Amino acid sequence: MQERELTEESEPTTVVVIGAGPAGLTVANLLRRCGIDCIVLERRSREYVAQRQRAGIVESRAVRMFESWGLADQVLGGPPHDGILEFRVDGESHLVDDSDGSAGPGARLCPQQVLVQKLTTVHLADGGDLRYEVADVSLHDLTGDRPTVRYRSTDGTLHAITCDFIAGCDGDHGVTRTAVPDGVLTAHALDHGIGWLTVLADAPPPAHPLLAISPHGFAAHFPRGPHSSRYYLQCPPDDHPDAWPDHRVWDALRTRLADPALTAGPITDRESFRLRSLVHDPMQYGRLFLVGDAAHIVSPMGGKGMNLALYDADLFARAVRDHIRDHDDTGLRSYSQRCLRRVWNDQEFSHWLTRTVHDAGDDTASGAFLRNLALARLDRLFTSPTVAQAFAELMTGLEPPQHRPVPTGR
Ligand code: RFL
Repeated sequence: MQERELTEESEPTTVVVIGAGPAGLTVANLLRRCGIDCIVLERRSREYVAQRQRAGIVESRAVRMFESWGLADQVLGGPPHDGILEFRVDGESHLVDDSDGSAGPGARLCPQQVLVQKLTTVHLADGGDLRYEVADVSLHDLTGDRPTVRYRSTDGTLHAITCDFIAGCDGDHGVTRTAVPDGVLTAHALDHGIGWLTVLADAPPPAHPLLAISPHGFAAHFPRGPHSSRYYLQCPPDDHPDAWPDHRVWDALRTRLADPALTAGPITDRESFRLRSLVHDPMQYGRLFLVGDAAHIVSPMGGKGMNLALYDADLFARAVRDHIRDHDDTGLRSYSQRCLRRVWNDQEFSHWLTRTVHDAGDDTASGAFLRNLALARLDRLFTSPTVAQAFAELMTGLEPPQHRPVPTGR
């Protein structure tokens, strides 16, 4: 396609949001609620973004966040999560209550693509400006008063937008983080040395989200709709999905879930990946704020990745609102620090659960000592109400009640 030069003046707006995944669309919807202008730039088509299937549960904290913005009924689909999680250890079932008993709505079984579709519909109905299939996005003057974002539209025209802030919501492989000069951000990364095969199938969902631990390797079965399921199977870190034809997937699931009668169904998606965790610190550079996967990746155990993206989006939108409405920059200044506190809390939870469910089944890779430690942790979870309450608190994502001051002893 022939390149067309930029001829017009730069277009002004308040916030440019780069990426129309859960983070970007949430930022855009919340800003819109405050009457703040924004333009969303997405490199893929609307259809592509709307079909991308990943997360399945919107945690209680995020449900209440959408409710506080008056958006919960419009953007959340799917039934409420009944608060029960099943651990199946060597075929023996243990039900754990992962709701914390607090008043207010709990988690929702809302697949990521449903949330994205609804956020898109609501934003467009609100008059939002969403631009798909943009190319060559580049960021300029991030530390000046009015940064600029340039991009090319599908007809080859170059565009420039000047703004007050940029929300980098373009995931782990986006461009916004790469616009930050070398040496500003520190990347803290962990490769867990574990591979997972994940498949989506048109097969009945489990009664409760299910984590299965056995010497055959970890497996999980999660609901993704009334007639569909996501399954996970631990595998060697570099296994290719082609090594897992349908019959091998179903055989392994039946063995590891200790359910010989597990109903199979057509597999609609199959991918393998290494479990990894990553945090970029700080999550801000000048007027660029990183939101969601652009700033951090959490291993899927514990279901925190998308929920953290929603947390960041909420803090960022509130910070911009306070800046514009009240000339209060506290939220902008503390954005990175407040996000990172929750990020590390969720990383720790996810790491704890990842290690526990893998080590507990395996005495070859991790050794019998670590296996027994992991089984002891599970035993404590199944028998101690205090430990179960702490687990529920981490699953819901809700802030714990304020601690009473510790007596000084004087
Ligand atoms: P996304 O969803 O990656 O969206 C980023 C968007 O930015 C666009 N983009 C660009 N746009 C313009 N210009 C560019 N140069 C661009 N580069 C990229 C992309 O096209 C895309 O539309 O990031 P976001 O919004 O931060 O959302 C994060 C979540 O998607 C992610 O954390 C979760 O999917 C992680 N995750 C899970 N999270 C949970 O909370 N619970 C789960 O059960 C759960 N399961 C999962 C998961 C991730 C998985 N993958 C990716 C391994 C299961 C899987 C299999």
